Amino acid sequence: EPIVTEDLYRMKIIDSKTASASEIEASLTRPVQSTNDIMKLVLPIIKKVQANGDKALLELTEKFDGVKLEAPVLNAPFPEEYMQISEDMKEAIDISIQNIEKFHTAQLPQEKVMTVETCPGVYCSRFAKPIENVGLYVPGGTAVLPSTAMMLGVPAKVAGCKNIVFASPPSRSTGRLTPEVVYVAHKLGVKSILMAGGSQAITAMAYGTESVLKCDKILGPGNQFVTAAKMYVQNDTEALCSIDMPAGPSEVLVVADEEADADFVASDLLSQAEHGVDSQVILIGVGLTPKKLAEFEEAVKRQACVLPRREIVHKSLAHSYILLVDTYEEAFELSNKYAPEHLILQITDAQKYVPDYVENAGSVFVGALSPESCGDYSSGTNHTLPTYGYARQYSGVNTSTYLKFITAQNVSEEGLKSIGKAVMTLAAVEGLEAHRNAVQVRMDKLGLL
Ligand code: HSO
Ligand code: ZN
Repeated sequence: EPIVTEDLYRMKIIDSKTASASEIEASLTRPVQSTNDIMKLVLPIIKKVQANGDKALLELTEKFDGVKLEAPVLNAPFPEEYMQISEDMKEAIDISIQNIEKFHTAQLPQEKVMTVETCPGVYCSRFAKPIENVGLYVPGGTAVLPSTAMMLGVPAKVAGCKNIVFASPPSRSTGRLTPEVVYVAHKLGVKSILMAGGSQAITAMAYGTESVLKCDKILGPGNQFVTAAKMYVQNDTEALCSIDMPAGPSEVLVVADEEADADFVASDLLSQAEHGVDSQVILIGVGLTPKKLAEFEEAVKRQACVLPRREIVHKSLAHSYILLVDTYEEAFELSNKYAPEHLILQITDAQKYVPDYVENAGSVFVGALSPESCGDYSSGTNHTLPTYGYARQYSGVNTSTYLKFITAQNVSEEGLKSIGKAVMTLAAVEGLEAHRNAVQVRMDKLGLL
């Protein structure tokens, strides 16, 4: 039964010609995410899992997910009955994994060791090694997300991580993991799946428990509890654990001009809006006639009112904006300022603007036929992307997210001749005599001084 009332799926319109700078600024400002209050709720859970390990996990999964488990971890090989899915679903997962794997394999370092002779006889090199143990969080909640299992798991496998651990809460209704997630785990050679969610899952992977492997890095999206726990463990030297990036609600910015297909534009806005009530959706219209603007609005309404998740859509559209500008330059200026997780370009000759006009964005969808959905699932790019404006300084998850780069140097006699004096001079001004001496003794023995 479609719900249609006048203003239900209306986005606020800001015309850059008449709006004040602060109004424009406000339309591009995200709601503040404060982690302080959440942290108060999360801290006791972290302490509990640290103190009681598996026992705490079982209790918390019963409390929060309503599932009473025998053991918190499912180890490979995973039982067939845990991954019963249709042939169509297998095919969809297989083709997606294949594309994600292709794109992320191409991101591996070109050469095993990169070496530069910085000056005669001084050889500096760099090589990559995988992070050994990684914990990948696959959220449960209002949608099951096997795609996230692929997006996190494939690059980990490509990078060569030795132990890949998944964590995902069991479904309240079946008491089991999402079978698609287990199938992805099976395909990627994942060793074990922690059947828990929230901050308890993050804690278990950060510190380890009797049955959960302690992980060196934890990745994956999640709600505010998950995010708060990730922030906590990355700051705790006892955990010695890093995370992928800070996370906020998912968002999209679509740039569309008079040529854009209103149905396409609306479908992209709505596929973001349906993620959650706090999703951010922005449309920048370039040189639109009033008739075209009305077409966009009409298409949003028409498509929104029949969506199964229209309640969520309605709430997220309520804090979403349409910004009207005259030129493509203005559109990109605003977009770069906002730094969207997803940037969709439904404009004439869209490819012409990529990469030169794009300064800040997680991932770009170029042209009318490239919906965000393709990148969310199957094209090959990663969908774990920086939100909340962090696209200014963070990249989305990629192959090097699972690598660390080690540098090396090999200095020859000729090399010492090249830089020995500089090193000694700098060591002297820093008052570090032992440093200076480390070069001095060598040069003395070689008769170079
Ligand atoms: N758009 C989401 C990813 C996703 N979409 C998963 C569907 N499933 C954040 O980039
Ligand atoms: Zn999505």
